[in-house]
Amino acid sequence: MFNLKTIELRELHLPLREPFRISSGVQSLRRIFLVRLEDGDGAEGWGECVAGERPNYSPETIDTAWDTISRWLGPRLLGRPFQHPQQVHGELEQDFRGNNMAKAALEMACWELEAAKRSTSLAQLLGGTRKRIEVGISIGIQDDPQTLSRKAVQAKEQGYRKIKCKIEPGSDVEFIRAARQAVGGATHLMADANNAYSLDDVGLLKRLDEFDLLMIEQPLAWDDVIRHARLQNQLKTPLCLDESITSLERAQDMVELGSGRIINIKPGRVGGFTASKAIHDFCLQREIPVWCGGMLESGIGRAHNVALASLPGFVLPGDTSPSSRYWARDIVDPEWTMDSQGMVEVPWDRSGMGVEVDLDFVEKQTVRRHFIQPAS
Ligand code: OSB
Ligand code: MG
Repeated sequence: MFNLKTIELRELHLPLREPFRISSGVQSLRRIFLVRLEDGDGAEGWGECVAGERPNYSPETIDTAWDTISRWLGPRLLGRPFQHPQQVHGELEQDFRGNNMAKAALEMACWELEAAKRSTSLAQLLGGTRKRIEVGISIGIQDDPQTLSRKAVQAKEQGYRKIKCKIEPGSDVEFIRAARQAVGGATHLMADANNAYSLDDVGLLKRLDEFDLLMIEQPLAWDDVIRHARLQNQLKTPLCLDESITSLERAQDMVELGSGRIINIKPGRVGGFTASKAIHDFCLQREIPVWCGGMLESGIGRAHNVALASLPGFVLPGDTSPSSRYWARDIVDPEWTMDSQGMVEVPWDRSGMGVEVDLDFVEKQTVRRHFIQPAS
């Protein structure tokens, strides 16, 4: 039960340890967008908006989300009583189209706040069942197949349970061939194209069948389900949808049409935890494997992803790498670590998201800050 009194928005900058390249662009600095909620009882909840700097993954950007939250979504939540964070998604959806990442940042912070108020963990409040989760790595597009192979082997040696390689036309078949040869047949290997192909490329994509990939993620357009179904019909390798699954309804469409056999759930993309849980529950019932994707989050967004990935249907390793994969220094204490078996511990018995925010470091990196309060 909570009643929000203040919403604080912050943008801070964190340099990535290495540039991350996907088919639609490269990124070296992450503009991190944090949300901090405070309710009437003085309790606090943290969230992270995963929108990127440019609209190359989804139509949202960090700047559209900042404006949407400040102008519309924040004021809508302030000063009204909520019995449970489950009620927030419906409230944000009312006569309000899209902007899922903006909605998710607030909604997930409400879950974190509620968990903290109940002195329970976010994982337990969400219905998690696992105290450790399996972790995969997402490797950006590399200059040549040898470099990719080297990175894939390194990841395998670090213990990662799944190795995902970004691909694009010109950096696909030979790159994946090299990675497969380097890691051997027993390693979970997959490719993510971030919409870089069309149905004209069926022949090329069929050549990937030879490498026994766990899945190919989102080869076609970001909002497509029809063409992915046509493609899946011609491929042996399972397709996994990422960008296209923006709601429970799109997940149902995927299953009904046969557009893919696996779903990457990113809570930011679908509007938060309530929608993520609905997709998870549907997939569990339909025996569709799901896994938790990543958006180069700081330790706060990572905490939310780790909690979500503790739910029973998350049967495949997530893109929930430890802090040191991304940052020289993360903004949480303790930082996220992975053991040599590729497992990350879920903070099961700690209150809320289970990590403390390093406020001094956050303050040092902050470039803008804004408070939203109820109109008096
Ligand atoms: O498609 O999964 C993606 C990062 C930014 C935008 C899109 C994607 C990604 C990743 C990163 O793959 C995964 C991670 O956070 O480790
Ligand atoms: Mg993806």
